[in-house]
Amino acid sequence: MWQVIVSMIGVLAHRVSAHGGALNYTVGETWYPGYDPYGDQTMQDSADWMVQRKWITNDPIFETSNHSLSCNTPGNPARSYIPITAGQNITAAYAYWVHTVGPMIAWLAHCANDANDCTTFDSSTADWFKIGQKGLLEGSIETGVWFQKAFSHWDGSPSLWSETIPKSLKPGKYLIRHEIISLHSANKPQFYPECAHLDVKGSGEAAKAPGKEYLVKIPGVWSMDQPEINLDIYQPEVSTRTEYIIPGPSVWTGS
Ligand SMILES: [Cu+2]
Repeated sequence: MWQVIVSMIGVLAHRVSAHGGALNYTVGETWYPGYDPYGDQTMQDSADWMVQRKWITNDPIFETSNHSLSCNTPGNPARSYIPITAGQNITAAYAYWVHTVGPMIAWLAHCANDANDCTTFDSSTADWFKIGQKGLLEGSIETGVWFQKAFSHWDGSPSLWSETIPKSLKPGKYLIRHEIISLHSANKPQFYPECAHLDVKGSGEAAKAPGKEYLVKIPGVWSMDQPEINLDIYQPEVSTRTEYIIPGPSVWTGS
């Protein structure tokens, strides 16, 4: 539990920079601390309990082609895994999330090397699929309530984002990637991705990788040619719209 506290302190100390990310995870009642970008790197790099890939700044990524878009900067593999059974929820915990506009997407990718070993898997080769996403809940694009706004507590208590691992997912080792896309700067989207390692148990029979229509490379899935990514939310014809279609492939629910 002390690791959790350390992570939260790290964010308190640096929240002036006004960004953030997924700091910890919970499955059931168990907390799994992530990498504190402002904590002791030497300690965390050698930590056998680490389940989250390394990230060293909570600044956003601006370029849709940036190599770090897959698992942040530098994205080095962790040594451990979060155990989870297909059908269970995993919750990502954020603190002081300050942005309010834009979608949030949870992705999985099978660690598709010979040993099915995420600790040696290159995320740039991953075939990612969505398992859940949250968008505009009510109102209009500029002033309405997005999940990104609704989930944030603003007081330092953990802001929680839960998604379900599809029940029919075949057991194995997977990357999970939580991505917040913030759209408050006109035509300058901000991407906040973090990755963790999952050891999925269960009796699922569905393919390790869902059908091709669900799979994307990251970077690759986003581009400045997409009107949902490259937009000015303050332009009247955009700001007043009450529908925002989250771009990318459909969510794979496993059925
Ligand atoms: Cu920010």
